[in-house]
Amino acid sequence: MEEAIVRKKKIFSGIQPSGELTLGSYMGAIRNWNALQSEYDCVYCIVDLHAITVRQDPAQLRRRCLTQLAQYVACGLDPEKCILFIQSHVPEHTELSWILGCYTQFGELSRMTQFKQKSQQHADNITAGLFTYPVLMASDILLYQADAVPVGADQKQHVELCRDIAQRFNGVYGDVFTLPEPLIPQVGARIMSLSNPANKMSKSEPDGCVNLLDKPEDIRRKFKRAVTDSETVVRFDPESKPGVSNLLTIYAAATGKTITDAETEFVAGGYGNFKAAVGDAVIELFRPIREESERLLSDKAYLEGLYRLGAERAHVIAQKTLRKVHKKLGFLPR
Ligand code: ATP
Ligand code: LTN
Repeated sequence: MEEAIVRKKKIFSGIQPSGELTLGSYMGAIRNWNALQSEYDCVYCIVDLHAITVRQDPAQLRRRCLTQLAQYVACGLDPEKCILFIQSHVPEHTELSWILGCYTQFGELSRMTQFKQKSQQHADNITAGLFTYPVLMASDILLYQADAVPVGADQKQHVELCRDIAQRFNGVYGDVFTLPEPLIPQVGARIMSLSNPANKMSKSEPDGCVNLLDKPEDIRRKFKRAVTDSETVVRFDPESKPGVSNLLTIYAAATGKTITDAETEFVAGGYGNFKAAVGDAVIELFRPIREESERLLSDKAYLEGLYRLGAERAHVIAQKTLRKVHKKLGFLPR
């Protein structure tokens, strides 16, 4: 009997080293990255080229890249199972980005929600890089022929644009790129800020944001202060009770319980107990990650070895795709 050759699905994702990893990036992305690594070919990146679309302090950027790598490993990403690397170490990302920029419309980029938000936040520094950010992201994904991209809900629009660019390119040159799908978690796709539950929890807005490396007492304090509402009922209703619903989501995602079970658990006892329990669940979730990150960060040589190896492995794949693209475009071989 003929044996079917089943191609392992490919996964790509990345996070900017523009701040601390947060509860949002953990729930929206990293948790899924972890779950996927045993079954698929996964490539996970620290996207430092994306981070410089807004001003970064060089020493801080260096430190954050290394800390982020330590946190990736501490979160359970296994360098034996997946490729972990730093974006600027693989030059094909910027090379493909130029090419794909020539297959992306100005109008498409103008419609990107993240661009509109970031250009408001950084009104004095709206650079071409900030505008073409999604093209570089498309290059990241397409270089590795990713089938799926595990991200939080806010990145869906960028993955869809990547798909459109790939489809357009394939339409002209034949089957060059795999069309990727966004992979968005059912619970925790959009964790909201604890101080303002109308906004996404985000590392660029430290207020209301819980970081992976926060000390237990800081996490406890942040949850104690979390904004709720003037009722006393713990009920999931994102429209009229955004703060409480966000806390229920965090509790469910941190403990693996359903939101309905969580509602039942806190039916009596008031908001004080509820907030403390959510804080405790997050403290316990992050405790081993923080301890392991600290341990790994004391071994710089290990981390350097890890990102070097990651870049070598990523480069082999990226080079193959870029060669194919050059050939299709009609560039003479070197
Ligand atoms: P910034 O607001 O400074 O741009 P960020 O905190 O949104 O940064 P990113 O590096 O943009 O973090 O996101 C990393 C990954 O985590 C992405 O896949 C993103 O969708 C996801 N993510 C970020 N914040 C949240 C959140 N609040 N809820 C769920 N997922 C999130
Ligand atoms: N734009 C993403 C980070 C990012 C990314 C990627 C995510 C850059 N390149 C490729 C998935 C795949 C963000 O989280 N802000």
